[in-house]
Amino acid sequence: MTSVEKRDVLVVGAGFGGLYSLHLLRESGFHVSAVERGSGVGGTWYWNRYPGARCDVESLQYSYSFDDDLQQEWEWTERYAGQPEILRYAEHVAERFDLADLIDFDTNVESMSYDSTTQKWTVSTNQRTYEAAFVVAATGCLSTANLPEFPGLETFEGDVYHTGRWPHEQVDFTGQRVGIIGTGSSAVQAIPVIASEAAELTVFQRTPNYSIPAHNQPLEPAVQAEVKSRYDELRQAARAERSGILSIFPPNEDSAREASDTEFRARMDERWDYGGFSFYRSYIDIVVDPESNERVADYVRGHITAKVDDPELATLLSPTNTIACKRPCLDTHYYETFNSSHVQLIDISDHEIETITPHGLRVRGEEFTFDALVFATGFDAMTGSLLKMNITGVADYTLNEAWANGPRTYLGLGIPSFPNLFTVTGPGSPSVLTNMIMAIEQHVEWIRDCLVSMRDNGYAAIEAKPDAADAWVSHVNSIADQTLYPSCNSWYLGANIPGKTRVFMPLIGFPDYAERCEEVASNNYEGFTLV
Ligand code: N01
Repeated sequence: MTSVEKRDVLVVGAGFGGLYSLHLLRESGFHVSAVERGSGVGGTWYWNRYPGARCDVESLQYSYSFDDDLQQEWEWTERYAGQPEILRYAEHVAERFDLADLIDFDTNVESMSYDSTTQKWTVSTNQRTYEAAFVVAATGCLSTANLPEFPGLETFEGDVYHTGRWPHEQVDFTGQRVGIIGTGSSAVQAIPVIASEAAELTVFQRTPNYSIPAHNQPLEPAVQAEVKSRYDELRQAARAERSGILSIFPPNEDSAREASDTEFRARMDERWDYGGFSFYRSYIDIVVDPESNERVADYVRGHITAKVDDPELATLLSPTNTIACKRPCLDTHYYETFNSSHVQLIDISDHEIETITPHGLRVRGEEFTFDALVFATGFDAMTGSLLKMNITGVADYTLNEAWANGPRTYLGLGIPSFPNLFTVTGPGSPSVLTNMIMAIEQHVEWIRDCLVSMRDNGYAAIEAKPDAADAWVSHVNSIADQTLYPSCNSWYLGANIPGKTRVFMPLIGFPDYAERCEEVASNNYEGFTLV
């Protein structure tokens, strides 16, 4: 009989959430380890190695704050770190805090079930079985790649890539005819870089996206030193921001709709020239007031028209939907790339890809020939990785049954009928609408405090109450409904996956959320049942 590995806590995933969970829980005296399906740490930064992959949050902010020596000593080289640098950072953290020995790599959870009698989880993986009092699912929000079922895909004789599952070996597109499907954040980053190598690049666009220039650049040592000299103060200020991200521009209460033309132009130009997500903080009502939203959208369309030489192409690349209701993109020379004669855009807004063929693909009856196909078709966001684990809670109730009508969590941390299972940045928490590492730290610290409190008070099990979860899901959606976020087919709503129930999954507003989590803890874990 194969032996069962026993743990106090089993963490699933060794990305930034998993690494910090291991560190904090071991420090607090728990027997903890992690399983990770990859062969190394880094989570999203381990898998997303596509050309041009880079973080859209500035590196001095997209980093852990929990250890001052770590944040003082690590030197970032660019305003926005590229994937290789972020992966090195994750590896450095694992080494510095001696975490690698706690991680079982190449280990994929196949199923897990809760035994109400023993109050323990049994977790079956492709390698071994674990029994743990608690499971911390640090499985990431964008970690299950979405590869739509294109007919004929298996017949393609060239190379096939998905941005979210990029090979570890260097991919060289030199001299190749490459087709890329999708124009979301991943494609917007990859297209200029692939175009710089490929002989021909054809982009299949179903919906155009708004993209703001990143203006990435080497990080000036003086800028880095200045931030590091005030790190605590800056991190604290970031946590008070709705997105958990600090901007050099102070917050304002101004309406884009009410601004005079001169004022509006000057402010938008300043943000455009600075680059990055500060653009969306130019006016407070961009994601609330349709007129303000349209004014800002029109400003971006003006830039697209100015950047793209061919007016018809500029129109095709110009979105008409609400700006920022899909996750905004940042780019480096995205629109300009379409001025190159070897790059062409195929609008498929009215035509699904009919079939993949042995030598390319067919759409609108037209055949395109490629050496390589790149799918930049995104992720089954926020719930995909959790649902894939075949989780069974109390009374044989499965997570797939529990979430048939969309994810139902309390605080994005606990799920009724699934005791002793915590989700890090789970649906119903601010997660993807914030700086993920900051959101991860807040969640992992809350989970650690909860487990220490349970141990101190002799509790063995914690479970979210159904009515608390129902009220929480209504709260998340009522906040989203006061904004324009739910107005387009975004992955925030699950709208990118055929058949997935549309529910707005992330919670808007980090500070109120963090305060609520603290209140819940100090009210003896109000909304949870402790036994
Ligand atoms: O995925 P997406 P992504 N036929 O879902 C198209 C994060 N991220 O990987 O819009 C044809 O945004 C789809 O078309 P449509 C970030 O949070 C972060 O680019 O559904 N096309 C869309 O154009 C981001 O939002 C960073 O009409 C199909 C594209 O594929 C999230 O990851 C960098 C199709 C998918 O876009 C996901 O971004 C990159 C089909 N059947 C990503 N199915 C950094 O911060 C889908 N599409 C570093």
